[in-house]
Amino acid sequence: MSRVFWVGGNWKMNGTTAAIKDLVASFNTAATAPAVEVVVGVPYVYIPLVADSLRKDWAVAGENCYVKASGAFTGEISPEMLKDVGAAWVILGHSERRNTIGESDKFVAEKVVKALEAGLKVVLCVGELLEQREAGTTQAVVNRQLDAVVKAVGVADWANIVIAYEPVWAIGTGKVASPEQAQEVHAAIREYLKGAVSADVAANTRITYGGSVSAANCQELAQKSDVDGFLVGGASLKPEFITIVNAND
Ligand code: G2H
Repeated sequence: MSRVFWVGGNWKMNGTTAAIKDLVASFNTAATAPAVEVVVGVPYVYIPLVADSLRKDWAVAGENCYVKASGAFTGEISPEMLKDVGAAWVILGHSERRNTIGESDKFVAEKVVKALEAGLKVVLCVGELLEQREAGTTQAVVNRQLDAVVKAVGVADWANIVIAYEPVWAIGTGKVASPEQAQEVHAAIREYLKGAVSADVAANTRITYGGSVSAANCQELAQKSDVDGFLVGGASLKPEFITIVNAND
């Protein structure tokens, strides 16, 4: 088993052409660890700019997509379009889409299938709300979110999926999960994959952590055996992102 450390940025709905050009220029000259896969999640409209200018050892992700290749779906973007403008990945099931936009487990799962069929790799986000953690249902919630995807995707194609465990109470709040809290859920997700998909998929799937990851907390989190990387929001818009990329070095 060898899981390559994976670090994703998620810029969310942030950036301007000028700010993104500066950020990309700072990333392009930064020294990074050899054994890390880096993906940057970019708002749709800036994907061509970033795909053209970003260092070639990093990849670009869309932050969402729709479930059709084309057609009368005003305002939507297809996985095929993301690929066409230079994205290799797409982030799906982020809690801001599940909870703010109202995407269901089933819809997220359908998106995962369509994105994979279009040849994109998928960052699949799962995670519980604060009240669900307090009610002791964290694992039930995460398993339910995963169940929908397993049912839709089946046992194939997991090599093209990275899971991001993002407890909603830790997102953008500065309240990072402790390394022990993250490890506990990541180990349970691996155990879930073993039963629901296969031992191979469980051993090989990268399970990353997201939620207020910063230069200050990334190294401790990275030391946990089932933490295979990070999905980073706020800190991915700053030069500090490089410290997180190198957290496992
Ligand atoms: C969680 C994370 C990135 P932040 O949403 O997906 O954002 O690091 O700002 O908490």
